[in-house]
Amino acid sequence: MAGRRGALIVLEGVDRAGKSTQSRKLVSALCAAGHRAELLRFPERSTEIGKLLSSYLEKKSEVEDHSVHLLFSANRWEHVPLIKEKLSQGVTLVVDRYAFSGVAFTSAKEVRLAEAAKRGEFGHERYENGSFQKRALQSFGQLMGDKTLNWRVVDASRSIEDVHKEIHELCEDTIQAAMHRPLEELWT
Ligand code: NYM
Ligand code: MG
Repeated sequence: MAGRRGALIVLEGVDRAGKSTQSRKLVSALCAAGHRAELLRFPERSTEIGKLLSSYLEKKSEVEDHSVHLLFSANRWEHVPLIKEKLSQGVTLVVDRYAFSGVAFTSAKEVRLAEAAKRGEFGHERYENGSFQKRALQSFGQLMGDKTLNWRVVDASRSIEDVHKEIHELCEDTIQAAMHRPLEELWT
């Protein structure tokens, strides 16, 4: 159908919330339901900028805080032409983190609290500790105040299947609604 475009679906949240698992399951379910859907993730570690970010996150290199923020941003911008092309072709994109992680994780750095309680289950990358994640979560809460974006909060503490079912239903509605909104609105 002429003018039909894909939806841009972004999964955001703290580390270990299950975003990658849910993103993959969502793409499979949308494709099985007859949609054209593809997966993207940020940081996308395969590009030159992505490799710098991956090395930074793995604590193999040091990058000044403002600079690394801009590298995360550049890593998204280098994919914007592809994102626009896919959406305009009618492909729905499921994105595992986008600019909201950029804001939440950078601002969590800027208001560092004294306490650094560590949780065993976190990984070994930079930012992967309880107090940092708590600050990132607070920032996500503030970002959701932007009502021009269609935020939906999903309780990720339930089973993978229950969470998946809810996300899939929400996305079917979003894909329908996206067809009536011009693409240009997304980057203005
Ligand atoms: N992250 C991610 C940022 O600090 N800024 C950003 O702009 C983005 C997109 O990188 N701890 C952080 C959040 C995560 C880490 O981990 C990426 P993963 O497992 O690749 O999503
Ligand atoms: Mg991670």
